[in-house]
Amino acid sequence: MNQRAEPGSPGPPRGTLRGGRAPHIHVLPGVRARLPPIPLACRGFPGWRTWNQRLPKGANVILKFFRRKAQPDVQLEQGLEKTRRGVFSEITRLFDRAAIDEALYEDLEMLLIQADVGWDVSQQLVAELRARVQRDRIQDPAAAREILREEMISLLEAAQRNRTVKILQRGVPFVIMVVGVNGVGKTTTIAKLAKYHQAFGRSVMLAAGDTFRAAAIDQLAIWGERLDVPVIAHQQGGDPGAVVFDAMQAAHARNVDVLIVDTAGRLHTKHNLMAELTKLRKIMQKTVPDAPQETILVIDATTGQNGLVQAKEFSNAVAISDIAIAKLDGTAKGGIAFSVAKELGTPISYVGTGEKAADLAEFRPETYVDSLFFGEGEGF
Ligand SMILES: Nc1nc2c(ncn2[C@@H]2O[C@H](COP(=O)(O)OP(=O)(O)OP(=O)(O)O)[C@@H](O)[C@H]2O)c(=O)[nH]1
Ligand SMILES: [Mg+2]
Repeated sequence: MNQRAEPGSPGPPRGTLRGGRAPHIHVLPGVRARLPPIPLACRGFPGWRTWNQRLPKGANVILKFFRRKAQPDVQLEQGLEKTRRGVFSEITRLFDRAAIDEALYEDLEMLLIQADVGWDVSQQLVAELRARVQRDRIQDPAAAREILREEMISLLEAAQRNRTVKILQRGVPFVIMVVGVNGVGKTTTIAKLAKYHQAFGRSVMLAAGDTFRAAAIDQLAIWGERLDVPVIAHQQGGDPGAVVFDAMQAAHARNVDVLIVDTAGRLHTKHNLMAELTKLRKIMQKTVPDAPQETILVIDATTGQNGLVQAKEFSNAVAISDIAIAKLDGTAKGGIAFSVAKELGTPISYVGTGEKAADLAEFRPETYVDSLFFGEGEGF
């Protein structure tokens, strides 16, 4: 066993797991809960309220309809800037018209497809909007825009309801297996997840289960050094099962709270890859019967609908519990979240908003949709 890095600090002693509560992970009772800090932006923008009050009377009415629902997430807003400034600002402007007409629906559908919402899901959203406008006899385009936002939120929430309950138990490593096609951002997402769990006071260990390329092992080792997290790795070409076995043993022996396992993402050996992932699960379960407690599929936002097709193949072969959408910052196609939610039905838990370990945002439907429509300081 070749350990690339030693732990910077010993994990918490058995039975005294520190840490808080990620929205989708339940910590067993008796564990001290620590909530993440509230971003500065949540504390309000008095200046913007004054600006709002100075607006002409009519504009104020529209702003009253179309305001933020959720607390802002500055990081997510920055990540979604390209999408917001592009297609979604056009969608917002689309509703700045005198009356709701057929052109509104047609243009909306086209813009949603441009944002990578996908053809089917765009049609569904427009059809739902049209039905509700008719049923509730809505005349005001601003009110219709509000309905669109509600429909978008509920589409995302439908997938969030498929979330399984995950328990972080004292003295038992919480194993996260990260899977996805090559190049989507798995290893970078692993580094982000390590930092995310560290912020909750949890001790983290990484396992270099992608033995296909030497560079993949080195990349994980570098992240381990940067984050002061031990990395369990073998030589290139070694058996990923042996790496995972060693990592499970080490995590248990050292009372590690969270073990994150990197995996290979080759598609040209698809059958073998899927068989390998199944084998890794079985090896994990020898030490922890319900491992991996979280299996995260990483999707590259920049590949759009192609990424979705690959993701479907993965989720047909492996039981995926969560989705992380990486590289949202590099694209104007933030609409991918809607087609992912609709087509896969798997809850989206994280979005990657950059290449640094801190560039990870938790996914919450309301916050996400608000970030598509409002930038920093807007929508209050
Ligand atoms: N802008 C941006 N780049 C990212 C993000 N996540 C990953 N990347 C970059 O995408 C490239 C691929 O990321 P990796 O983490 O190596 O992807 P991988 O899935 O592990 O790749 P393989 O190991 O080859 O299968 C790297 O250059 C990362 O820096 C993100 O959220 N935003
Ligand atoms: Mg990798």
